[in-house]
Amino acid sequence: MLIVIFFNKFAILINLNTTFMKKLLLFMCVITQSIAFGQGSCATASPVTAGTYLHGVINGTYQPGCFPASTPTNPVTSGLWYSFTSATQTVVRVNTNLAGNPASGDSRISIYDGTCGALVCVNSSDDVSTTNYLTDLSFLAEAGVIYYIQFDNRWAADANNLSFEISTVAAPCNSSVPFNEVWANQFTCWRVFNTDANALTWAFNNGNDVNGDAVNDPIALIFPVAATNGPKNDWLISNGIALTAGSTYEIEVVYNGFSNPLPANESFRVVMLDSKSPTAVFNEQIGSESGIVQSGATVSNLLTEGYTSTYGFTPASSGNYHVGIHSNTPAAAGIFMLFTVSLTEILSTQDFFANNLKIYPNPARDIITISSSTTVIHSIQLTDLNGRLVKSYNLNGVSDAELTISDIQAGLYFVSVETELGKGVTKIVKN
Ligand SMILES: [Ca+2]
Ligand SMILES: [Ca+2]
Ligand SMILES: [Ca+2]
Repeated sequence: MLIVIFFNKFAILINLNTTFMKKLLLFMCVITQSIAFGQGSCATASPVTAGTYLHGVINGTYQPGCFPASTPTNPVTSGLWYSFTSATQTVVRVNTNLAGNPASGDSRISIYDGTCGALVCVNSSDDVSTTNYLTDLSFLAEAGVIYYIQFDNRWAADANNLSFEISTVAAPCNSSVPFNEVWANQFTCWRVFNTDANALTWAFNNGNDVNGDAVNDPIALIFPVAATNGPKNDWLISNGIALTAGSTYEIEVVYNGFSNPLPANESFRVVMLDSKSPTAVFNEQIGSESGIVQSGATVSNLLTEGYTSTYGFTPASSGNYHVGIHSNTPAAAGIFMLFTVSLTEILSTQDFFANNLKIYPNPARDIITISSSTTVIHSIQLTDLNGRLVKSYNLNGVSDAELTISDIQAGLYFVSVETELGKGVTKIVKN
């Protein structure tokens, strides 16, 4: 790969005269663009919004993290810094693949969040293709978070004086309950952390039919490190999902191992996090699995015969929580496939009653009516505060029921209603 790129770059050197003419044309074109002088360090990054900009010579401080630190064989001496912040969750595209840029243009871009002293790589990209060395990358900007955009000079003078366009589209991310990820937008709303820094990490795959309907299915998967069969340490972390303190949520994952070329023996953890980072301050493991072998004899039934596991989570405080899937297979692994991740609220019986049933009047003396517009009622039980059964009615799927309570003592009672959708419990006062 590197050799091919080297020779392509060499070929471009030969075309310098053409490039010089294109640069003259560029100079004429950029008069209508904003000239934004990116600043020399992360701490002094120039804020940018949607629009087209021209950056100058890359002569500030380079910070590694997305790309490696500078070495004699991989020299990168300088960076140029911009920042981007959005009030709402947005997909941001940073693109130098513009008609006005010279054919010799060769940008490389890193996107970070975190703090300037502890940057975390969000995304990075170098070339559009093996013949186009400009850059076109997108990342998900969470509301209110500062993202740092670094242009670097890995490709020397070809990286200088390029136009770049910032554009945004509303994020396709589901950030409320019920949450259901089937990878329709690939990893746009998630982030991959290759924590072990080896070559292999979570990847999106849409090249296989895993449920036998002759249509390929989107899958998040992670290959083993074939040369060493070493351990996996890789995170896939969702966007923030708004959860409420004290509510109980069920997180369901559907997954499988795949035994080509090695026997599958996969492991993973499910961790709830309060930021999109494996080292989030709030970090609670809600489940783990190990020894996952391939279920299903062929590729076309990996999903239909895959595993389903569910875990519960009850946050102590309200806020945005992220689902982290931590692939931590110890060694000699196969391929781990993650088909879906969903999060739903488990309603308490009181919530269920409030959402599905009405009871009136309450307090009541002689008759109470229980009705539902969302489900049908199968049975009703009245119990007193000591748990003793006072009345019991078997009903045949009715939408409302009248109960005579003139014959019971005044006081507080629990009413338990069994419906088609589940069970609701509430209290009534008999006068
Ligand atoms: Ca490039
Ligand atoms: Ca890895
Ligand atoms: Ca399919």
